[in-house]
Amino acid sequence: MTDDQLKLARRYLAQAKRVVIFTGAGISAESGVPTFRGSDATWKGMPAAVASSLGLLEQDLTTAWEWFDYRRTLLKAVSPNAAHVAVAQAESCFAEFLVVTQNVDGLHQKAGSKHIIELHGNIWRGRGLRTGKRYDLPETPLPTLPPRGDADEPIRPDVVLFGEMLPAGAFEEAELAAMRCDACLVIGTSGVVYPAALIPLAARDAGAAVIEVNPEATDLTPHVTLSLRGRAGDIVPQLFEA
Ligand code: BJW
Repeated sequence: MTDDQLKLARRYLAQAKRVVIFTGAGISAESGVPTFRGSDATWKGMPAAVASSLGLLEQDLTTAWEWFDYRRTLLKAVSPNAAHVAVAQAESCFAEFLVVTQNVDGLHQKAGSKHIIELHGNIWRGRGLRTGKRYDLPETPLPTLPPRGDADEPIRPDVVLFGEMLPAGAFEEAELAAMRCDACLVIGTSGVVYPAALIPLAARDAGAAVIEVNPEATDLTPHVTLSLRGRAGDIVPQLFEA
């Protein structure tokens, strides 16, 4: 990132009244949370993509929960980093400010962000298999797997797996905000997962300045107004310093 790029990004944000922050796994990388792509990590011999699949959840809910509870245990120990904190602190400086995250880790909330849409759910919640009722599940590790809710209904993790619908209304609300915003800051996402990746594109199509923060080029790079190459924890606090 050059000084000129930083100045330009700051100018876009300083002129904006309505801001959408669109985040992916990369914003949590410096907190110690692994990203999804470019990793060949396995768990019990399974690639992470298999452990996080609808197939496993439908075939063997207990094993699926063991995977998610393992990740919950790792996540319990991590804290928001400078990028989450800078985003949370910036919220009060704009007339409208919305965080649209693909992350399930809850770190934006932990940092103090108030207006958040979680497109892919939240790992600290479960959903009843019979009723769809949401249950807060902060206890980690969970005492029994799978956890059970009212009338003993089995609970699944309240996260969105491939081939599943996003939470009702979440995408539509995020898309509306993107279409109304003046600036959209895209932090730490590869932009390969849909429909989430449509959010910055909706902002761009509606005329907003779209600023990407990522150490690498992504599928979204050709479509953004400005790309800032580097780590979220280094760049995001500088964007909001003024
Ligand atoms: C840093 C950094 C640092 C590193 N600082 N940056 C249109 C076309 C093609 C396919 C589809 C389409 N529409 C829908 C689909 C199908 C599918 C899809 O998108 N597939 C593509 C992969 C091809 N989408 C779905 O299935 C979605 N549902 C859906 O469409 O429903 C409608 C429907 C239903 C039924 C039938 C038909 C249609 C659901 C998607 C759910 C995604 N779920 C996951 C797992 C969550 C649970 C779990 O945690 O286990 O969500 S997958 C995973 O990817 C996770 C993430 O939220 C998501 C996005 O990944 P993200 O955040 O971008 O992470 P990475 O790792 O990819 O990138 C990290 C980035 O950070 C990199 O760029 C690094 O460089 C960067 N970075 N350090 C800043 N310090």
